[in-house]
Amino acid sequence: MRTSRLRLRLAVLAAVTLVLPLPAAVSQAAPKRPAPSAPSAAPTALIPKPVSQLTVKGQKFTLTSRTRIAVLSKKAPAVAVGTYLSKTLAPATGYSLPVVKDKRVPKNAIVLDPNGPKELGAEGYTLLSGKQRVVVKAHGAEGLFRGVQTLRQLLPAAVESGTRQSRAWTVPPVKISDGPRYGYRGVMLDVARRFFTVSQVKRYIDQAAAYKMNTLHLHLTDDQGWRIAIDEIPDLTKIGASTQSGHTGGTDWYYTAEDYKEIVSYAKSRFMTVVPEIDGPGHTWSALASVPKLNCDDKARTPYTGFDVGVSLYCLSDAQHTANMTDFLKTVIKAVADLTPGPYIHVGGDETPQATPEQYATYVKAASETTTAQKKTVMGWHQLGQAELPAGSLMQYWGEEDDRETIGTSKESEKIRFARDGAAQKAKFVMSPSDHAYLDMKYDVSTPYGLSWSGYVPVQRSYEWDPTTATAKLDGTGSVVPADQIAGVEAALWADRAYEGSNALPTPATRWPSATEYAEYMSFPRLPALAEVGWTPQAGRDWKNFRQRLAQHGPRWTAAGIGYHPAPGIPWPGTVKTVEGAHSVVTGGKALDNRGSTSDGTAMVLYAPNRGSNQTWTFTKQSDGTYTLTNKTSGKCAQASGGAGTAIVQRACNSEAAQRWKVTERGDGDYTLASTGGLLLTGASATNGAAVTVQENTGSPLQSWSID
Ligand code: TNX
Repeated sequence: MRTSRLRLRLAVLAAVTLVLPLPAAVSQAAPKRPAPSAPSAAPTALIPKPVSQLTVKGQKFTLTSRTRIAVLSKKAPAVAVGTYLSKTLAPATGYSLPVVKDKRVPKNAIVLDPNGPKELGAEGYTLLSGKQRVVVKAHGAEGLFRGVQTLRQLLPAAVESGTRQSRAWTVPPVKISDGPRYGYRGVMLDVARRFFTVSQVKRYIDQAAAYKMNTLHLHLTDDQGWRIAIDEIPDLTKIGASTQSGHTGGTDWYYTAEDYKEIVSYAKSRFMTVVPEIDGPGHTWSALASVPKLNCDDKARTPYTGFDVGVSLYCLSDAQHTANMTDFLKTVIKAVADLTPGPYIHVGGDETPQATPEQYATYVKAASETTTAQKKTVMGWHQLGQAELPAGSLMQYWGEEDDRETIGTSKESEKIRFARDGAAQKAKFVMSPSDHAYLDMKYDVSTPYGLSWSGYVPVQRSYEWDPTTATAKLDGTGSVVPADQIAGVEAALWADRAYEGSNALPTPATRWPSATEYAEYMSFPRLPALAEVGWTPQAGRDWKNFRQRLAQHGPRWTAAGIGYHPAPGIPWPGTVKTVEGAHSVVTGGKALDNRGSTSDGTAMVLYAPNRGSNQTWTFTKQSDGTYTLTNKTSGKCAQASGGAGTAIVQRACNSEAAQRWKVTERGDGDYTLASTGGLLLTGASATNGAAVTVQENTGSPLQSWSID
């Protein structure tokens, strides 16, 4: 329903603003080196990419000390967006940018008009810029706020600076009409494993809102900590909040009701809804440490600071303790619901290995009845699907590609079965596939923090997926969750391993970055990738185009002081690329891999990128301008074993013709690698284990390689 209504809305929106479909070259960001035939590069690099963007004739708009922000409404929420914009632009520009509400719009103005047609929907907007003004039009304040984020990105990167920069502040002439693919676009912070202070949470809210995310999911409770004060049960914070993963002795590692309200209202000012999560029946050690009667022996547990999951469970094995748990949930959920204006309470439900199906169902019944009694909608991890759910519940799916492989086989995975059960109950779904949307997964083998149980998640992987096939077979058919039951997307920043050297357990010498440092390193640049997955129509998304735009955001983050990870594979401005040296070589999102073999004659394959030594190739320039490629694991060279169609093998390096590769830039950031006779290095398919051969130039995307 949601999707079709949206589509209709966007169709109407396009008609209303008379925006024509764009030739690709116009809508795309500036290529690093424009192809000779391309028109002058469009100067924008918007993320998420708008539904429609035209470069229009006319002159650029210049923001000056005389610019006014004209809000065409006296309504407080719209005026607040004007004030927000003024405050956001003030530090870098040094201009006061007064907000005016008169009907007469001053000469040089940013006009915020919330009286746009209803067809724009709550979040849609149009933006038109020219010499005299920039006009953002929406149907209400929320759409204005989304449009204002676009406007920020149309200004130079230095506008994100916290200190005054002296330079010209211009907006190119553009015409944009835009609206989201999905209504739910979330980020999750695991404040239980690693506590984020109120100001750290606010900083993350601003960062997510800049990419049009509209939901903040706070994972408030887990084994390692309870982070929300509940008046009736002070021990939950006195005892339950004294720990984090790897830490003890906290006295203020929780949010008071006032703190939580402050977060909620700050999020609201950025048009983000807070979803509080009270996890259960597993992930409850901090509650079991604080409330004795939740344990079968009525004895409180010692608080937990470890790194495991699946270690705890409410006592659900007799009527008395089940009643204790139900009372506990009633108190907690009522308190949290009272502080939460948003529609959802997330009741967890993940990883409860010791619970019998009956015990699990008992928990879900208690949690959902309590939530419903507070007039809130139940949200939970996809495991909830196995139990009976109230109508309209929202499941959060976190399965991965391995699960998709099992669909329709006799060994269908539990995740798929639970998703199927939830879908059959007409639940809606938020997609957080762990191998794309889990921000705690390492980018590659060199990432200092996080985990890799769902594989490495390089930026390309966080970008290249489609929510409508997250529960489909690998060929994209047979989706377990129908498209019209998909509410959106969420990026989840777990924090079990928010320390350096996370491949091992921490020692007293381990460095623990601040929660902000961890969050920014893991979220940037992947959060913007996931924001675009949730916002931009699938047909408008393309990795090569995205990575060019993404690169232009590096300077914005630098100006804003965001400690991002300058991930390989993105043409960050100012980084001079040399082919000479060690690289990974990637096509179709898979890397050239020697299978970790040291033997002569092993055939190369494609595999998920990890930047390990098996995927590291040293390019050495030869006197004729070609390169040899030496594998770091084997010290052997990549060699074409024969003519067209033959495999690439590794052999002791000898610099002979079959080991020489001519490396040519394609103009889109990628390269071709040609062997003797011009045969091109070619992947057989973008799947793990696919063969790599030399072939005639067919124009196949699997002959286009990034050298990162
Ligand atoms: C699984 S997936 C969890 C979390 C961990 C995370 C670490 C899910 C709902 N639960 O408890 O923090 O993996 O990656």
